[in-house]
Amino acid sequence: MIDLSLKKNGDNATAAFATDVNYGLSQDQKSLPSRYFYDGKGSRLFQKIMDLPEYYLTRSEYEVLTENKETIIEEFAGEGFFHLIDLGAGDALKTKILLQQLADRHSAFNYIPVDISVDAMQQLSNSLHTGMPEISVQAIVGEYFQALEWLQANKTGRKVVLFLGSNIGNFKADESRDFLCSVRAYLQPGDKLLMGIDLHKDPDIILRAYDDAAGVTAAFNLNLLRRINRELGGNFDLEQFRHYPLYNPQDGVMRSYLVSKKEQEVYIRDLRKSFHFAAWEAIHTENSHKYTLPQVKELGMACGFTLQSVFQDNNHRFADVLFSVEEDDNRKPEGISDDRLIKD
Ligand code: AVI
Repeated sequence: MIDLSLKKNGDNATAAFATDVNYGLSQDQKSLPSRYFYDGKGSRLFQKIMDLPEYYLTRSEYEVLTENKETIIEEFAGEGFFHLIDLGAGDALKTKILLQQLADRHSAFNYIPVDISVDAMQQLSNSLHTGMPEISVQAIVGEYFQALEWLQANKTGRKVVLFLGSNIGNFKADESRDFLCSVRAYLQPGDKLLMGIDLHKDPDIILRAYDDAAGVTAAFNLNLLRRINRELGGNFDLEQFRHYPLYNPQDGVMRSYLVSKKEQEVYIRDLRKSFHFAAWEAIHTENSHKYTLPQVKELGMACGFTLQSVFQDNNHRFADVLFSVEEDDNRKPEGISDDRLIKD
């Protein structure tokens, strides 16, 4: 396992967290980055979310991959050796459908799962070692851009990148384009990207997925404040904040907030600073973008990808789109400089 994360140097990770919290809570419209959801407890809560009856995303994508695994593999595996890079792999529950299919057809590949959670990568390496010993696995712990930079320097040969689970939806609009263009800059003609996206649908279905009856998503959102208390010495009273999700069907963005139930001061020891909350003031904590297929095609094209295939579940809730890099597309996408991968 390769550990690129700052975790090895816990002080740096905490300092970055402190800087981001200070910045976000000092704005007129307060916000906190959603990537900080995933501490140990947050990752466990997200696992629970994926099992919720209301959270259709995981089940729908599972269906897409199960129903189309033969075609998907035919379209990306080819004949020769390739690297299968799984960005944000987590427990790889869905990827395992494809891994099993690849193993059954004796494809020559190695599997490179990438995730920010060292625990997740350890567990995944162990479970694959036991359950699918024929697959060669090299897990990477780190953020997406760090991993892309490392892969750029260390892995040559044909590549298939997986970015499943609608993880693209958690970027801001300009960040998702930057991210896709960075992935494209790393790829060569013949390489592929399989990306999971959540589609526009009945707004009530979407809203319920982020406001489940059991309150797991609320706990997941509130856990961000618990993390600030634990890691930065904050004194947030979790009882005095509530989870508030709001879906905008025009821009297709599900936004999550934490709303202060009363006027209050919160002190964060490591920042030596108090933050004032007016009654009903909100902290924006997450965006989950939903897409139309033309939007996704355009997003890919803006970075020099060609849309090769679209796979959907029977209810058309979720899609996995396969992008390819074509021969005459071997050019640097507009707006991406040579040092783009290094900056982030
Ligand atoms: C990880 N990501 C795709 C999830 C989503 O649907 O945006 C995170 C999540 N947030 C609340 N529920 C799930």
